[in-house]
Amino acid sequence: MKRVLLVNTNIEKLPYPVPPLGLCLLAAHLENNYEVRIYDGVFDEGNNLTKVVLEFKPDYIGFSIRNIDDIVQDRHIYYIDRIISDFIEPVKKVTSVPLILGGSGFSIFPQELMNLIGADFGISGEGEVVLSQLLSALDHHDDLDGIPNLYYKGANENFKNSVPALFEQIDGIKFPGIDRFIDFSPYRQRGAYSIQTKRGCAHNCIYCTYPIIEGKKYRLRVPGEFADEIEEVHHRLGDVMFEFVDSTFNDPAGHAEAICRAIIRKKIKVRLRTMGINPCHTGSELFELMIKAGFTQIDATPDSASPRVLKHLGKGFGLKEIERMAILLRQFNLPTMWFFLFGAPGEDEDSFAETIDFIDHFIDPLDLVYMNAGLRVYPGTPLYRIALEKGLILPEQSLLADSVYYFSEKLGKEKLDRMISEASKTRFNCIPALASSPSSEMIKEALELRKNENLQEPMFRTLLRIRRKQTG
Ligand code: B12
Ligand code: SF4
Repeated sequence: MKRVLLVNTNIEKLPYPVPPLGLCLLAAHLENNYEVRIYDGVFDEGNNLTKVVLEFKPDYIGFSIRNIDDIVQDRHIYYIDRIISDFIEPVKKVTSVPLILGGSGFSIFPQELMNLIGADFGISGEGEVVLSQLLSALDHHDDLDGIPNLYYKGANENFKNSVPALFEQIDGIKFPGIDRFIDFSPYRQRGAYSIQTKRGCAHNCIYCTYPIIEGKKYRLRVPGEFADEIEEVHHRLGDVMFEFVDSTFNDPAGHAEAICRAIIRKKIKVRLRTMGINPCHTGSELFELMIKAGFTQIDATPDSASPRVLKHLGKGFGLKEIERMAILLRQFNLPTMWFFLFGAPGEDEDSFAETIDFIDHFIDPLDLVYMNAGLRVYPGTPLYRIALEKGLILPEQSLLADSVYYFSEKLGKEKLDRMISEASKTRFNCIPALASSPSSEMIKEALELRKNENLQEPMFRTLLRIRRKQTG
């Protein structure tokens, strides 16, 4: 059997380390035909990678590129340089087998990353089916022409096959368990077990890359099979936090409810959390089912509470829906991290005040509010076209390392930063994005406090307690 090494190049540990779910799914898909191993770089940071390559002697090496930067403009974090210096270059020195790139970050900038990294192949979007097709074609020296989403080195430049993007039905994809391919133990304390109920997002929010990465069509998992997976992992690993990594949790309507019912039928006690609640499809029934199923916290990402800005952002919901959701969340006492994105097209002092007013009147002060400034412009998004039209970027400009952020003309960056800083001073639960990463001392203190006082609350509430104590 030929051997495939899959490399997780993500070394980010904030807000917590995330296990490489995508690579585990690829490994599961390939394992009948190849001997597959995953090198998980999160904690080893590339140190033992060449040793693994020399011992395992792979015929192919796949690198997953998840993060490009951390989307906080002033933090200036850019991951690609270290991916090249600590993962790609050392591997190139010890082997000449084909190197294949993929991952969500890669899928946003495929052509540029192919050129920069000098890999042999790249696959944008989901990888299970396409990677199998590529490896089989390479094994048999077949033509690569029919393989969708494939980038490869040509004589003088990189090519992309012109076959339409492939977004497979999710039914054919095996979800066998992350812990079958990597050591899950370092993720237990602060991390979570990532799990997917579907792929795709049908919405059109102007800045968002998710439809580019996952496609615009929803492809749903069968709720019973999804609940079987939760049950199996629960039996194998015991008490872990399951985190749903769908782009939006409760869209299309009814799927999240069906998922919760399937988990409830299992009669197991599990801890669940999710991001991406869409205010459109929220009601008492959803939250009741979520709590019964085991949800202990959620992320809510309305981005704004100004009806005008919501329209500009293309969110597809208005203030009424967000208010209804906030009221329900307080009724059901579901701890929530709220995310707001200031500076969108149309943002001005009035719209800023509308969002602050919503925070003051509707959000539980025990809940966390992230205040982000500026919208990262990504190729292929509606915001990219807006930025081009406004002359903020040029058609040939690279947005990979030199990220560009959109700030509404009426406020601009400096003024918006000042307004956010002012608003957060008097609201201890409101945190500007730049100050949102807790220090390692703070995390240590929080972990100790949780242990000593046997706190069952979400981590963000413990961190908020410490912040409140620190700021008096
Ligand atoms: C869920 C999520 C989170 C959750 C993660 C929770 C968890 N337990 O995993 C939270 C909220 C914590 C989070 C945090 C962050 N995230 Co995030 N996140 C996502 C999201 C929505 C889904 C990721 C996921 O799990 N997908 C499901 C799995 C199955 O897919 P996958 O891993 O991508 O793998 C598939 C393909 O990519 C491909 N593939 C993957 N690897 C390879 C390798 C090869 C060789 C091949 C061929 C194919 C291939 O095949 C796989 C199977 O189909 C994506 C957006 C998206 N829709 O992809 C953003 C995304 C990955 N996040 C992003 C970012 C920036 C971050 C943060 C840095 C933000 C911040 N400032 O905190 C942090 C970093 C966290 C960390 N430690 O790395 C960016 C990364 C790109 C960029 N702009 O840099 C994305 C793309 C969103 C965006 N804005 O564009 N995130
Ligand atoms: S922000 Fe959420 S709802 Fe909007 S396009 Fe992105 S994933 Fe979909």
